[in-house]
Amino acid sequence: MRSWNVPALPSLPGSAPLPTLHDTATGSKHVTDVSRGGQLYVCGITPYDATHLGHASTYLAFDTLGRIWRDAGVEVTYVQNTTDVDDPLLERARDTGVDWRELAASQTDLFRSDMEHLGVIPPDHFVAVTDVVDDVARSVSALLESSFAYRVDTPDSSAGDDVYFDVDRAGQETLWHLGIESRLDPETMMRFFRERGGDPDRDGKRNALDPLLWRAARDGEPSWPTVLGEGRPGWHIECTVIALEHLSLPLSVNGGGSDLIFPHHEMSAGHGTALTGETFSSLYAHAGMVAYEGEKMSKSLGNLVKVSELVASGVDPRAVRLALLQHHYRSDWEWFDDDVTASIARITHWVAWAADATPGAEATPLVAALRDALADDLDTPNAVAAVERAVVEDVPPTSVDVDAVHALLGIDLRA
Ligand code: 5CA
Ligand code: ZN
Repeated sequence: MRSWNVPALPSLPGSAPLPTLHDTATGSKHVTDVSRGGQLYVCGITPYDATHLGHASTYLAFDTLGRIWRDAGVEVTYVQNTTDVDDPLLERARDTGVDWRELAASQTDLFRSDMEHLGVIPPDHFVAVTDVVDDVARSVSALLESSFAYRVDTPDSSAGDDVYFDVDRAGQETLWHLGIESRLDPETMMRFFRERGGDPDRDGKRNALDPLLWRAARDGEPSWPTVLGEGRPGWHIECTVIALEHLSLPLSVNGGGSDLIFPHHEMSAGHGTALTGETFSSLYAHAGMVAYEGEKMSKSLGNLVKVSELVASGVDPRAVRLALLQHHYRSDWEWFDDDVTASIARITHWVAWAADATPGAEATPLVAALRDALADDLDTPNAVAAVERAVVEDVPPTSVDVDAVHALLGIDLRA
């Protein structure tokens, strides 16, 4: 599906280091594996409400990764999904009397315009789940044939049975096992599985943690005719199938917010390995959760600060971007309404500083400082501090400094 417009991206002189990133699966920092280019899959939105600052913050983290990879000469292939058919979206559509397709389309549009306002480099492949239902069904059939999936009696569907992934069998017969990515203990896995869309109490499952791969059609729910009969995809398999379609394994980075560590990324990885025999991703990166009014900002709680509303109220989107970049992507943090006021003032100072730039052709100490900070696990607070120091100390900028703030932090001080 259509993504959004590519922002201007100046190229910088000199050489940039390859970034290291914290890997959830090992708990330590590694240099990202870009031997086959930057193969980046980041989980996209479930489009039933506008982009809030939590989503924006997560996408800015991976946008930063894409920017420093490109600066280091890496060819990047970036893939992102939208979960445009799923229970919470269908519920919201029902509750508000809006057709689910219209709800998804309108919120995806708003997401595109939010990302464009924030200067986020779009994915090369932006894929709606409703466009890959057949591919998912074929992959689930393959998992049934290889006995990594099984059917569970589904009396409330006249279209066949639901299909589940057999975590124990995959754990015994493939390179994947439960815990390989999340490193969680069984109790925590169970708690997250229940809280995050799993159904541990479903009768007929082999392991309570087996996730749904395919949901047979129910009355009043959207469904598609496929090799498995009428139905729709389970959640984790959508990301596996979309990643396999456009990227080569192992991915360089599989990313998203930390609420996706378990079960989502663990199970997506399991499905991928069961389908291909290969390791799914060489690194799993997760952004911290943004809170507002004391709780995780979430569509289900409704405590949202929306990018679109800030922009509509006249806030410079560069100030929103800067306010988000001031937090380290891995930390959990809380948004306060004042944050953006401070960033607006900061952008004004930075713009005035940049206006005096003299032509330059060489990488400067500031460019080196930005590259070093960002290559060290995307340390955007340190990078922002380096620019702030140059502005406060009135270090005369060159055009390369201004380009570097644009290319690496995504903030165009000439606009
Ligand atoms: N469609 C699925 C992924 S396949 C999904 O999680 N959608 S979402 O709309 O709920 O979230 C989109 C992205 O934003 C995910 O990477 C999620 O981890 C991240 N996210 C959600 N809430 C927050 C938050 N409060 N702070 C930071 N990131 C968040
Ligand atoms: Zn996903």
